[in-house]
Amino acid sequence: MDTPRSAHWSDTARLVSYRNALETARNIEQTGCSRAGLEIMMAKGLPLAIRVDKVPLRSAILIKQEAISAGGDAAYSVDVAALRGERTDIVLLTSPRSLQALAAKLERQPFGLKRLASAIKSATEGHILSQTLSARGKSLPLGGRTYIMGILNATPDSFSDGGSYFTEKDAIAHAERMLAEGADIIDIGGESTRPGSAPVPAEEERRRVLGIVRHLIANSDAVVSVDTMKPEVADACLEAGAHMINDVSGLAAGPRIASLCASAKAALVVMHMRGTPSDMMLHTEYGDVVKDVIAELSARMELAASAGVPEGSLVADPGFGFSKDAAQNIELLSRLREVSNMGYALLVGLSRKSTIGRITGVQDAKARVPGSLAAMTAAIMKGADIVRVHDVAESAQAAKVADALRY
Ligand code: HH2
Repeated sequence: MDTPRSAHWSDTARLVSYRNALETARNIEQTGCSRAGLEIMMAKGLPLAIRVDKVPLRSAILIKQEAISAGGDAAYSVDVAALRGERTDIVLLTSPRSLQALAAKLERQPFGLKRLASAIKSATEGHILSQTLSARGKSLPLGGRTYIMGILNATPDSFSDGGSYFTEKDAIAHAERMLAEGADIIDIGGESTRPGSAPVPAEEERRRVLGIVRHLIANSDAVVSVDTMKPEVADACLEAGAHMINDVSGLAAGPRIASLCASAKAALVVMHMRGTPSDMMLHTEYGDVVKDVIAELSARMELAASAGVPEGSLVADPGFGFSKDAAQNIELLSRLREVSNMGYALLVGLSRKSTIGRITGVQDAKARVPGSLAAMTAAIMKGADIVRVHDVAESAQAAKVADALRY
């Protein structure tokens, strides 16, 4: 006969809130955390709060250390800092992705933390955002490795490769080369979004991309993504079987693209940008660029979710270079963990961008590969799940090394 395990403080671990700031704050207050501590915790915007009661002080201190090192934090009573009392309630703040890293760290520690790791796992199982990105029958498990999205610009004027793949034959050959080099996703765009670029009529954009979408759906296993802001183009490409729509306007024109993705069960990338590519660089006034981007992007993610796209099919992208100057892009990259802590699958596009040119002094965008790889590696270490790149072979190799270090 099984003997019941005697009660242990870690058995009280329970998920008290997910994406509910008020409920998180209420639980933090109940631990006896200071007002200043509460404000610091809430400002982190971590979506997941796990409460554990009556934790011995030495365990609580270790939990906080490990939580911070895994990209989260832990709130507890002010008495802990003064080493008063024997036990404290704690609220562990984390994100779905950081949770795995946190559990792995706790598992290696004494003072009941190993047992807490398994209690946290069972308390959160089935309650939090899917750890798999679903794109119309394609499943991309997250947290295991980084996915490479190869850029296919079927445009005459893209900033670094405009005109190179403008005929359908050249575009398809380039897509096949990128797949052979290790791309998981091909992102097909028929309209340049470089600063100041001219808009392309929907009919022309559709003509540029549709044949390529059809060819890749019929002849490859790739996840096929279409980089468009136009519902008409998204609609035609989804009809042709595209798995993902990459909307750099972040649903600026309303939820129509999200509804189309929801009906097709396709994934949707929601990117942060202010204004349009022609005027976005007039909108670079931020208070705290990272906080502002997260707040503005969250509102658009919620719009997508309310149009019916499940959270497990949503991808967030802070939009490097879009309505952000070089200093703001650098700040965003160095604090990318805060964006990944939103809890959505995270895509970043830094490849060959002007910020890399600004940092390195390299004018020729095609010569910015080493700088792009460094930026991409940093992004992976800070939580990126998908990287949008021009140079697939080089990026796939660098991503493998970063993955080996990250996981
Ligand atoms: N960057 C560009 C285009 N689309 N989509 C997402 N999600 N994230 C990005 O950072 C992003 C994007 C700009 O790069 P590129 O496609 O090379 O150039 P152009 O817009 O001139 O075609």
